[in-house]
Amino acid sequence: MKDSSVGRDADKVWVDSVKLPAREEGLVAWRIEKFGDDFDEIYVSGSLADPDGDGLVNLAEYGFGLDPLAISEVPNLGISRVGSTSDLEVLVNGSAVGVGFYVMKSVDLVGWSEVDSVPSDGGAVGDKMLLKLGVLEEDGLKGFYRVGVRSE
Ligand SMILES: [Ca+2]
Ligand SMILES: [Ca+2]
Repeated sequence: MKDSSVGRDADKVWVDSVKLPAREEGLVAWRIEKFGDDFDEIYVSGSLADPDGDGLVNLAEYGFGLDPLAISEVPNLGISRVGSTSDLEVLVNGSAVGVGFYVMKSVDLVGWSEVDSVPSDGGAVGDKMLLKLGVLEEDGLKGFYRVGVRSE
């Protein structure tokens, strides 16, 4: 763009709003890596799609560091107790960005409700990270737990 600060005989070319290709990060980079040309096909690579039919939607595959195009096992939950706090432990994709993990509890496997949890890094395990989710339960930890992934 040209503005009036430049005299008539001193024409110059001004370039602004140069758009450089963005370096894709996080979930988008993962989609490109895993799905190639289908990275933007919502029914294949979308967060709620499950193209391998293993019951884990792509967002969960990403968060837990699984293969979205091959049957994956639901990650196991471990548990460790420290005083009145219990840590639920699960292996996750330590380089996942833009996702958060949450804890749901049920006493009858029918009704589930989210319980407060405090995440902490339990260190690297192979190419994954051990995520600890501290849960404080007044009435003991009796019940069923599951860990979910959501975008943040
Ligand atoms: Ca899946
Ligand atoms: Ca899978």
